[in-house]
Amino acid sequence: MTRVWDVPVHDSTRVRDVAVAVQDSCGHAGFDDGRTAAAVLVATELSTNLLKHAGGGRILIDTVDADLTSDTAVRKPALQIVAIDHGPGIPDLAAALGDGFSTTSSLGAGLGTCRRIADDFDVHSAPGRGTIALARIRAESGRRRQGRARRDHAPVRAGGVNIALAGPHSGDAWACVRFGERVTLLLADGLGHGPAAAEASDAAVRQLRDSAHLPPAELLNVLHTVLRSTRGAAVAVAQVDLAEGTLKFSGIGNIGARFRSAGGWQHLLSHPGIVGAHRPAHIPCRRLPWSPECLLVLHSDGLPSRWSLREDVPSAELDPGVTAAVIVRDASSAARTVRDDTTVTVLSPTPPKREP
Ligand SMILES: [Mn+2]
Repeated sequence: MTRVWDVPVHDSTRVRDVAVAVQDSCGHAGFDDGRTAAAVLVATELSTNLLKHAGGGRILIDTVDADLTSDTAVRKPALQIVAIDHGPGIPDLAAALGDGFSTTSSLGAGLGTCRRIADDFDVHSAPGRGTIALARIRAESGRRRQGRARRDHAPVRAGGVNIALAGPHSGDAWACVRFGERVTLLLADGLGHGPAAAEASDAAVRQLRDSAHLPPAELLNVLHTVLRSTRGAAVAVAQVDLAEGTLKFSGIGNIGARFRSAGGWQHLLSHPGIVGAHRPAHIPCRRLPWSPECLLVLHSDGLPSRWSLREDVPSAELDPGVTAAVIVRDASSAARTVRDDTTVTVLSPTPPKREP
């Protein structure tokens, strides 16, 4: 079942809590001692940074399933660590990420180390709004994998953050799976929250790996049968067909979906119902052109529906997981009580390779 952690880091005792949560996650994901140590090191650097330079923040820990570099039935989960703060921001990000910077005590120290160790690493920092740093560590290190077979270029990438109302189980679950030219992003929000909700959403995500060849409406039909033994879920499916250059979208229940293209943002509507309980007689499928400037956001109802993504956030270049964290951070307010699990997932074209 989906296990996620959301650790507030406001004093040094919490750095240890973060390390313990990472160790636990690595254990569940089957990481060996070396990869676990790497994940703990990255998490410790990120949480120490929060205390030293941002006046505290929070660390989200999750196991994500969105490796699109090859189409394989084998699940390659990664441990994802996201640090979110509302601090002053890092004035010179390029310098902070460079080697050698970590020997100073300046803002952002330690980020160079994280970038070196993690398989994926990205940062967004805005003066006065804060910093989001994201690291993913895989069970098998990138270097070892590259030695065996050249890493394929994935033309699209997916990322997300999942924040449980009451951990460690989130009632939301998501995954993105590639099958040949089809890349399918699925987000499921199990009815209610807690372990029984997690059971329903996890069943949907597990089925995705066996059914990633199906178009969205057919996949929802299969899920309806699979989820009958659970309490049911709201599920949205977005599928990019790389050969056709299209995006197909179908949803049942309350999952928010927004699509950005050159023409601006548009909402993609889901059909009312609950997958596993009430299946509509006909599941509509929306079809849109998919091009390099597109961005797709799916989110559960823990996120207020009136969120916006600031135009100065470079979402075309950022890791989609960072974009998802920016959306959550900017939609959150101290005045609003969160009543449900909150997941935001982002699907975006991979930008042309930039070598540092
Ligand atoms: Mn929910």
